[in-house]
Amino acid sequence: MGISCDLFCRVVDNLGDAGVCWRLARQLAVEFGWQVRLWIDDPAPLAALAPDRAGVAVAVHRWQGEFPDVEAAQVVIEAFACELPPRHVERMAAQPRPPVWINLEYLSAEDWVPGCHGQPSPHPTLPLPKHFFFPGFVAGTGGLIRERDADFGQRGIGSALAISMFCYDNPALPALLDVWAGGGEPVVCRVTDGLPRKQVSRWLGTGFEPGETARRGALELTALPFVPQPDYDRLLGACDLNFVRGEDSFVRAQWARRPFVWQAYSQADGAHWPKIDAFLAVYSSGLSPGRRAATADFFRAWNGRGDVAAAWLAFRAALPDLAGHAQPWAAEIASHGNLAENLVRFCLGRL
Ligand code: TRH
Repeated sequence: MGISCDLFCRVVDNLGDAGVCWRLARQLAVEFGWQVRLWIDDPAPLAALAPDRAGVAVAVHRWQGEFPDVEAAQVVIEAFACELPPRHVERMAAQPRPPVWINLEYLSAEDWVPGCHGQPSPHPTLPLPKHFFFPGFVAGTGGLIRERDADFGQRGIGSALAISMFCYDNPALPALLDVWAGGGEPVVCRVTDGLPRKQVSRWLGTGFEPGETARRGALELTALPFVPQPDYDRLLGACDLNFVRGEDSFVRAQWARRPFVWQAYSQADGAHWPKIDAFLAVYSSGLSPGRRAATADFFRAWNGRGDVAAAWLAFRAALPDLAGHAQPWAAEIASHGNLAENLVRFCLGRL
């Protein structure tokens, strides 16, 4: 019997909570033989990301209302500080061998992360520490999720600049579409479902349903349906440039070894800006000063600080170098081990 593991996920908003938890649950089951129960309060995003879960030994349970009286697993993972049912925590503490309790944190490249990764936090009343487990890009963090069978496919055929677009509501998007439409280079943009598709529809001034294609000047736009995670991965591998957001798509774009632009999950107090700058610092340190500046300017403009249209020209010119950089960068982040294997090692050492 493999290690038993309860993974708790609350869907705060968007897709990333379910996306990250599903990838981790699946990898623990498939690659490490763990017996995983995924407790999720809203199964709708999971159904969209992973409609076909046949053959994967993860038991998905709806986590709503009174939590059932079940024996705690050997490893309990609380994703993104989602707060476990208090009665279950008491149960965990009362077991003859209390579980290893992990709080899986959000991804950040900030330099305080290695110092906090793996640290225990004592429970106020129970003898049961919770350990902070931080994903990350550098040594001393938990690494990034990457499955053995991850498949990013290959670049599609065609000479136009192939772009995938996945973003939040982004005030910079219309200006960028204007630049692409009015430029001399053919651009094919695959627009993901949800917020991106709706924004593009507003820019077009017409309906833009999944499967439809629209043309404006040099720009061809295709509205995609929402696709399962493995298909989204292959979309990233098929494009020359991927616009990604949040956490999971941001990581996948790096494994796809293609240039990308990241829109961070915006926080009211601007707390995402240190994250953007910290990421740019680690990611672009291997680039020439000119390419580094072009990348930073464009990322910052895409996140609301700067003029995206003005920043595009230098960023476009940097794309061949960024494509060359993608390979060594992926090798560098892989050198810290993947998150599931690091997590397994961490837990086995404490069981
Ligand atoms: O949806 P997100 O914005 O999720 C966010 C982030 O995780 C953020 O850090 C967190 O605070 C917030 O949620 C609550 O972006 P993310 O993380 O890229 O997750 C998107 C998921 O959706 C990812 O697993 C890829 C998947 N996806 C598909 O499977 N098919 C698709 O067609 C598309 C567009 C996405």
